[in-house]
Amino acid sequence: MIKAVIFDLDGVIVDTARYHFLAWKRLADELGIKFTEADNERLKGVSRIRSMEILMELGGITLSQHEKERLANKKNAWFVDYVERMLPEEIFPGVTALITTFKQHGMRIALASSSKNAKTVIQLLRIEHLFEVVVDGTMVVHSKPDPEIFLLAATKLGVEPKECLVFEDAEAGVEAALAAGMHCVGIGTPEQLFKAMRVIRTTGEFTMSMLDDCNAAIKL
Ligand code: G16
Ligand code: MG
Repeated sequence: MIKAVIFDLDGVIVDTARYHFLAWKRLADELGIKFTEADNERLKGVSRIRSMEILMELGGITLSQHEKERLANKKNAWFVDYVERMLPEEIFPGVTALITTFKQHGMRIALASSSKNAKTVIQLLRIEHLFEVVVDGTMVVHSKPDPEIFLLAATKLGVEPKECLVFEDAEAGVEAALAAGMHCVGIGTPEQLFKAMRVIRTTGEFTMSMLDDCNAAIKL
């Protein structure tokens, strides 16, 4: 029985995934590395430094630890710049209403984002009050696909992993949720997120009848 819902942030609540892509693309262009939206899928949900390493793999380059950190910080400054201009209207349609409905059904609500900027983003969007628990990239050692962030969210909520339903748009995030022993709704395409128990295009499409389906599937 699902008792808690854990939301990823980027690409699930708000389209900051787009800003991450734009900032990485800008860095890739500067470094002369070809970087497409398809390549970007590998960066979704993973930590900043791991994303930098994937970009280096794509470009076939090696860099010192210092240079790697300098460039990752440069990307982050661009990302923060985009994010600071974000408006509350950029929350995906239906997300606030869905969280409110979940709460009316007695669900516990958490946010689990790999981003070290997660708190800034939810403050800017004025949605901090929606989450009972917030865990972010500053609070874990291992980033998704490691289950650490989701397990920490469950512990803080005081629920069992098997009672949690995770909303994720990244392959690494779906894997992390399953590795935590949780159930997962994918936000995106079934081709990419086929490991999730259900895949929908946008978070706002989720309904309480889908929650009933999830509970029925779990019981089987
Ligand atoms: C997010 C993004 C990732 C990003 C990561 C780290 O994770 O999806 O693409 O690399 O945060 O972000 P930052 O550089 O801001 O610390 P999530 O879990 O919110 O999807
Ligand atoms: Mg995401």
